Amino acid sequence: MHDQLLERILAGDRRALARAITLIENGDPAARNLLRDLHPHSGRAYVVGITGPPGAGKSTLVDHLARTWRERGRTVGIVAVDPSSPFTGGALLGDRVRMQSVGLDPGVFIRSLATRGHLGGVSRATADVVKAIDAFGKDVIMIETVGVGQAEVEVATLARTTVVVVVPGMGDDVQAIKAGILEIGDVFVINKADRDGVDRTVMEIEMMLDLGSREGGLAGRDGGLAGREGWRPPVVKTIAQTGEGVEAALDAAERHHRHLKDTGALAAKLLSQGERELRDLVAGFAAGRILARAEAGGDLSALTEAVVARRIDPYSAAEEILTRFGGAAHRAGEGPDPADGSARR
Ligand SMILES: Nc1nc2c(ncn2[C@@H]2O[C@H](COP(=O)(O)OP(=O)(O)OP(=O)(O)O)[C@@H](O)[C@H]2O)c(=O)[nH]1
Ligand SMILES: [Mg+2]
Repeated sequence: MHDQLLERILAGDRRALARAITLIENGDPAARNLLRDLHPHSGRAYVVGITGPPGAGKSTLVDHLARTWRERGRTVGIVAVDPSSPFTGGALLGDRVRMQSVGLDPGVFIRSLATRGHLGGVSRATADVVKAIDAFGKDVIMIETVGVGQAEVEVATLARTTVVVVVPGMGDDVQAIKAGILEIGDVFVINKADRDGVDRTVMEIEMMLDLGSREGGLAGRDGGLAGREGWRPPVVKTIAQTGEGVEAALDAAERHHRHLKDTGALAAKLLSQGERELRDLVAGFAAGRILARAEAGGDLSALTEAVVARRIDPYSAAEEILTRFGGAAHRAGEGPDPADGSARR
């Protein structure tokens, strides 16, 4: 059944792709084999992250960007990550409505992704869904995420270009969020440029970018965020509702992609993103296995009780669990449990 699904996806069957995404979203065990076989067919799409505060106009912008890319002969995938928070409960319906203009185009594949309760969180599910759409053959894949907390940073670890959308009149808010957004934005879009205060906001962002580059704060330092070298993020004004400025925003994103390719930064970025993904997976798997063993033997609950009763501190208890259950020697039938001390000095 999985072979058939794979073949159908690679042959461009949209229903097969939708089915695969549902498997991924549900954390279905069948998804992992499918992803293994999709992997060699992926890695070709231009993945663009679109992030920003709730209601900034991200979906409206994405709709226009998609249309513009279509006019230029590119096929498009859109993943709208719904953080499933009570504050954005209407996001899913809203996205559908606002992306109507490209919704019927077979050259555009749109999927809203509910991530509530997904193992490994937003980034894991999103990464896998993007991979499926990539293998399916879309030229450009946009990931829309609401920039709250970690989500905005996580999207930058998946995207080649990260577009940060802000709106005029955020004032002190811009200051407050600058630490997060300045480092990840490759292109800044000031949307709702029909509103008052747009030039002031442009100026504020430009000033922060100046400051950031002087402090060396824009040099890629976090895994997956490398590749800023020599790139000054452009600040573009748009009115997503009318489409004004959207072409300029698209051109800015493509210029960034060109820059990454020309300087060799793309290869470095993909490597550091790949390493981060691998590290996250290993950390997740390792923790899962160690904890499962600790739980099965009752050690986890015993140590938890000891921590709560103040007989041991949590750091030492964690070390204890790692010592008892983290070693290779603990694998079935491979000698004594190092925790009994016999294998150690
Ligand atoms: N005045 C004005 N309104 C806009 C503009 N772009 C979008 N809007 C409106 O802003 C509202 C929010 O737009 P969305 O595209 O849903 O914003 P979003 O960032 O995707 O929202 P969430 O996904 O819920 O975070 C809608 O009512 C849009 O019509 C613009 O350029 N100017
Ligand atoms: Mg939206």
